[in-house]
Amino acid sequence: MMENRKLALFLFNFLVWFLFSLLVRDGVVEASHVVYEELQSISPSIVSSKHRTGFHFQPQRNWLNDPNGPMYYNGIYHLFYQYNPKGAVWGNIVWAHSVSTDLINWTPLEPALTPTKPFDINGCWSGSATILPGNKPVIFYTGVDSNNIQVQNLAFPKNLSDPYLIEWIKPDYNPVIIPDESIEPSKFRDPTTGWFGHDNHWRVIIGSRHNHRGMAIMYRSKDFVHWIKAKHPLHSASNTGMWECPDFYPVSLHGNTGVDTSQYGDGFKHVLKNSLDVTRYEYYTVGTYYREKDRYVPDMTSADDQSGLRYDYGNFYASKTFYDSGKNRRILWGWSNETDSVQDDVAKGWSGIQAIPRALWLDEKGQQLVIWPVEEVENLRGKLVHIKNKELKYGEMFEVQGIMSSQADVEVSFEVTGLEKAEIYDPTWEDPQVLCGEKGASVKGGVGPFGLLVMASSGLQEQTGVLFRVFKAPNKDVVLLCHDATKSTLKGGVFKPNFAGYVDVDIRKTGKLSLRTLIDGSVIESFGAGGRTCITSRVYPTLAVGNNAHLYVFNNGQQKIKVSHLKAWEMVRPTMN
Ligand code: DQQ
Repeated sequence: MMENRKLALFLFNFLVWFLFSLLVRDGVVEASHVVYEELQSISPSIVSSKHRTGFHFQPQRNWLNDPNGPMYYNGIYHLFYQYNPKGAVWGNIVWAHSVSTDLINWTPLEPALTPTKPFDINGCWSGSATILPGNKPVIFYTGVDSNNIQVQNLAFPKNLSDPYLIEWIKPDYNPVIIPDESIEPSKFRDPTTGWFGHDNHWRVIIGSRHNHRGMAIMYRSKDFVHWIKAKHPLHSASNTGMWECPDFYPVSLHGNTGVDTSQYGDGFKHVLKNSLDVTRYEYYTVGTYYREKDRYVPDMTSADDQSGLRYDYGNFYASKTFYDSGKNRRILWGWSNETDSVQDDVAKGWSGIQAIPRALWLDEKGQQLVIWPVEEVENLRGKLVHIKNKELKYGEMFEVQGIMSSQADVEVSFEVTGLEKAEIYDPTWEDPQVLCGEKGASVKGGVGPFGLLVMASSGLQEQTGVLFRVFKAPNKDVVLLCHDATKSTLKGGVFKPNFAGYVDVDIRKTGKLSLRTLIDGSVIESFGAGGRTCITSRVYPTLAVGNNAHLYVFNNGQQKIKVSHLKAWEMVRPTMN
């Protein structure tokens, strides 16, 4: 009887899979609000472990998107996130909730916010946490109300003496902010953490757009409950479309310690980040916040459009930072979406992960951020392979053996033995991603491509290249870091973008390039030059899975490369929800 039921369920799932087998993602990292009504409530009978991650944040099953309201409160890290409790596609959105003492081992709790009131009945969307005076946390989130209008609501812990803050109360006086007539009701969401101003007023910004101009609308409040819209947005930019999940915070001019969101003064700059719904990538600027005027002005070196700086040049979206007062650092969480097909997700029974939490700070030139996995990740390092002083001539490669490289942390230091052979940089290659598309791992070069081939099958039919390439421009050298996913899987219907970013390093002076790559089931996260350029990719190999995944170091450039050091650790699995 039981077997028959299982068979029926299997056939039903297969039918769903088949019916939707034509719905392949459309060539970009998919928008979060694509609605697959029919699939929203199909809870998986089996959760496939094939491409699941071992040490990344994932719930047991179903859909996950944006990280919400991350905070450190009384010794506990909280992570809330957009979650569909009923299926593996976006829909039925609640705030799921997990807690941790080390950002690595996570315990799931009951969802903190679910759509129950007229002011959020159509969804509890993204938002942030703020810790108010008296050590009282509050959540500020977007509710989609009974008229499908995006409004802003507050929620408070029911019992402050509960160390996990399991239950949250949504006061009946919500919503506390509604869109006025100048704001499009469906373009008004994702309030930031509040900061406290010189005039004893709290401020938050909310993402929006007016025609094609993206903007961060500002509100002020004395008590965090009654809010008044400021006369002008904190910042806006033409032709950038809807700004989702804005984030605004100070960074120290010196050193890598983080500061509270309300800090202000000579020793700080500010960062404004927006997730652009149009491109599905996010961009940040470094600039000055004039608090008397409530204006933010990006520095000349920081473009505030699609040509701007990115935390991550890959699959990383809807991110949010928080100040970790336990270790005085600012931590970044970001969502990495699947790039297999919707029917794959339904069949897998899950979709979406959070990238490894990363600490961030301003680099010494003050023009960009440096981003690095939190130190706690290193506690998961198990078996180690250490390779020293290996030369790689044109076309040579070697395998890193002895660990399961499908779940690994790899650190490499490459010595570039000369730049004479570097290819000439063509100024039309403004977009590194286009360049990486043209010049992937197998396209021979002068200085590079060299780097890693990860999640590779033994015959190299499947492989993802993580590579550097150095070019000569009139007065500088240009360093490219690239993820070449074109050969990442033999499976059809998978979106396999090449992702890339330029790396701001003085290669002529140092002669060295460092790379750290975290590999985990279906995610590859790379940090070039100590975290100056980061790239996240999702890959779905069919052969290079588990113990059958191989790791190689290669050089396809004419210039000889030396691997001064390579350390690769197999990673231990933490407790994950
Ligand atoms: N996801 C949320 C929105 C946000 C978008 C809905 C970004 O609040 O704008 O799930 O991915």
